[in-house]
Amino acid sequence: MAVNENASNEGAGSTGQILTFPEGFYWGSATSSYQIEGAHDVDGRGPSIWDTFCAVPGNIKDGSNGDVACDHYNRYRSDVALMSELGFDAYRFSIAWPRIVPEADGAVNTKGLDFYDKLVEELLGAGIRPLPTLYHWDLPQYLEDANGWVNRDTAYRFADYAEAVVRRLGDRVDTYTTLNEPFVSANHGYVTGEHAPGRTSMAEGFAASHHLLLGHGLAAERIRATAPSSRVAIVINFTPAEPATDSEADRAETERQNDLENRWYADPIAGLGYPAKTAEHYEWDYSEVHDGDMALISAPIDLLGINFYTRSIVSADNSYVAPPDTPRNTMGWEIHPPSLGSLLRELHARYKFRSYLITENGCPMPDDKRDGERIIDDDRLAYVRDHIAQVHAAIQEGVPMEGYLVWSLFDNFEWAWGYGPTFGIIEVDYQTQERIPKKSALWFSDAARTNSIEI
Ligand code: IFM
Repeated sequence: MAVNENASNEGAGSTGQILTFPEGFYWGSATSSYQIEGAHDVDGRGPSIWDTFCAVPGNIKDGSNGDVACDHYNRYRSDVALMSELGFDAYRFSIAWPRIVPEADGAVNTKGLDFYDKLVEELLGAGIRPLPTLYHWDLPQYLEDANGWVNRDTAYRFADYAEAVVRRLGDRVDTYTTLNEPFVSANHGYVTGEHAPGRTSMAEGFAASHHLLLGHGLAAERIRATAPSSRVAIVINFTPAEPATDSEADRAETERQNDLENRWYADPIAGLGYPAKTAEHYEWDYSEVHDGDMALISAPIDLLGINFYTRSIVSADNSYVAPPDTPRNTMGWEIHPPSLGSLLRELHARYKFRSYLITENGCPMPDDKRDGERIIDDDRLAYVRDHIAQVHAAIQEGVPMEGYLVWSLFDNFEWAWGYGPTFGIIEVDYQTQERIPKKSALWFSDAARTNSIEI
């Protein structure tokens, strides 16, 4: 389907003002392996915790899994061609650990590496910057059988796997991201059980959180040693919490939530250690932290990747979640762009990292309006535009933002929600695997080409 149509902003409520971004600012999209690749049992891929989790009735809302997903494993060439046609500068994807080290013996599977090598070559050939993430939640099942991220040894296995990837891809990749959203890995995977491996223990959550960060530190060391000219990043999700009222109880709970969700990973990376008051509140005794760990974890990163979707409003008794008339996406998350602007300013004031990149931002919307075949998603367009405007404002105030990646390139497998929520700027017909850019993709394409947006 043609991608060179006019993608006016009008239906999304525009003022006509143009915001131009600094030269070198880049635009692109993000995905992850289990959510789009499919090909779950080919070329030697071993099972991951998500294969196991999806097989348990009740874990995934629509009973689906990532066996086929967007079949990107077989369609990566045409997918890259589509990104190129849309004028995108960068593509963030993740590498499936169970393709690279499929079995407990640790042997590296060349065919797994071949796939990502070909993907990187295809991207470079199209002038698109490859931005791989080494861990976006698909832990090999054999490691979960050995106690997953609760086991310190998993961090060392992660570093070995990272080194195998970097040996093959080398400095063709300018930035390697170690982990995606360690908070979600530890919290949803080990505390609430909403995600694989589906465990429900606060103590295991704390152990997992530390071993994830240790894995980051160990992998960062190997990346630097193996591809010295590549940069190292970590991607953290931030959901800024605000108190529902000014009461002491609400403010205390809000602080705890900000510590657990927003500072638990960024503080140690920046050398500030774990948030002590909150660790004490939950009676975490730091027993997993060995001598030297915090120094490894806080070795300077080159870039902080920021995933932002929404804010949260917190009350001590959990009675208040946001004004009832607030705009929300189809997963119920409040839409509140100013929170991104304040987050960016606060992060830079607190941490002073070298550079920042929006590694995910986007929303699932009803997608129920069409013009011919094309989804007219003015609501998604407005969400993306209004958040990008916040990035622009932060740059004006001195925050070194280097780019913006929309989540997601495609509609895809949204974890425990299955295929219900549609985050894509490109629709995927799962029967035919046809890709149809939504109106928001055409608008985003204009933004990428002109390095500017009309608000
Ligand atoms: O789909 C996820 C992604 O895998 C990680 N960040 C949030 C997205 C939307 O929930």
